[in-house]
Amino acid sequence: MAIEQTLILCKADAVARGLVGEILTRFERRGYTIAAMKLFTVDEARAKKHYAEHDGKPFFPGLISYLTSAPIVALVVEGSDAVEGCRSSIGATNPIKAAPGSIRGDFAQTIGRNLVHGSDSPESAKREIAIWFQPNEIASRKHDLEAWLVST
Ligand code: IDP
Ligand code: MG
Repeated sequence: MAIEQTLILCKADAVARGLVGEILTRFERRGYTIAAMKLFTVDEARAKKHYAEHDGKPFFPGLISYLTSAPIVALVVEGSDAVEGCRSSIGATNPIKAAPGSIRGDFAQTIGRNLVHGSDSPESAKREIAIWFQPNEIASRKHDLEAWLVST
């Protein structure tokens, strides 16, 4: 068991549709904690930095427009193996393939409007968290979580 931090974005459609509370609830009910949270109007430079790995792909321009089209909410979510756990709560990239019960499986229809971002590895999480938050904006509860979570 490792306590990890992961970067979650409630993307423009999630905020516009009033689903931020619902999405946060999914993570909170699973026992993850919120270590940082901020509402952003995203500029193109930050969006491109965040999605740098997709630069050059056919969907990249549309993806950048999507992220910059309306306010988003960025979060640092913390917990045991939080990177993989949050990805499973989010569901598959294409909502058609996302299991019912996952965020995308319950609330999204298309890959171009799939509501949420979650880091895909601890290394990505570290890189992405630094794009959205200063270290002093993150309130880690690692020690409380370690005491509370029992691994087997
Ligand atoms: P992920 O969000 O599940 O990690 P990635 O493959 O990293 O998925 O893609 C990043 C984001 O780019 C997706 O969440 C989605 O918004 C968008 N995206 C990925 N593939 C496509 C596509 O084929 N068409 C339109 N948008 C796409
Ligand atoms: Mg990804």
